[in-house]
Amino acid sequence: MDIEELKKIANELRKESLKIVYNAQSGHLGGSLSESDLLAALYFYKLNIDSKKPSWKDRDRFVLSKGHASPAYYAALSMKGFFNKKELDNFRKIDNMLQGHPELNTPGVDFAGGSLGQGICFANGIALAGKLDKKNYKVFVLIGDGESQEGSVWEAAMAAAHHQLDNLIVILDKNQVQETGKTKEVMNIDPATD
Ligand SMILES: Cc1ncc(C[n+]2csc(CCOP(=O)(O)OP(=O)(O)O)c2C)c(N)n1
Repeated sequence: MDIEELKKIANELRKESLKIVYNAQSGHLGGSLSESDLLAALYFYKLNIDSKKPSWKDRDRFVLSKGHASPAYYAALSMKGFFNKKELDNFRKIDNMLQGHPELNTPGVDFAGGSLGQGICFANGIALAGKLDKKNYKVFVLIGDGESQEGSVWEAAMAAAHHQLDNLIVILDKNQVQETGKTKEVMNIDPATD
């Protein structure tokens, strides 16, 4: 898988996100568009996962902390074969699997995100458990820049350093906007990410 192929996949994820949100007439599109490159790299290059065995104990874990950005995430999971692509048509429809925020009944989902600021805290636990159990899996967490205004993000980062969780990788999707405006204007988190 080279970079050009990954770019194509990322664009597919963007197209699918548009369709999903248009079809449901609801959903967070911006955060899906910006995370698509990251999801393409994770799901089609980096993560050690098997869609036939979603609960495989040695799998790498992915935690979508900015759980509102579910459209591109669901598109990536379906493209990877965790569930049928037809499910995407039922996004946010009542009694269907793919709700606005990911739930654990969806194959491939390891974290029920939605309440921002909790992903690294949760991932710390899985990473620490992996070390105690002498497992080789890695834990990848995707957080937003607006989300990083939450104090719990920094407490969790401090805890990860204290526990030397070198099996934890935190990725910041610095798209510079959040729900109500530009991150710099709502509450600047820099120079943390400069
Ligand atoms: C604890 C909490 N507060 C508020 C919200 C509402 N909310 C949903 S998306 C969002 C903006 C998030 O911005 P950012 O983290 O930058 O995500 P992105 O721009 O990538 O979508 C907010 C405030 C929430 N989901 N959880």
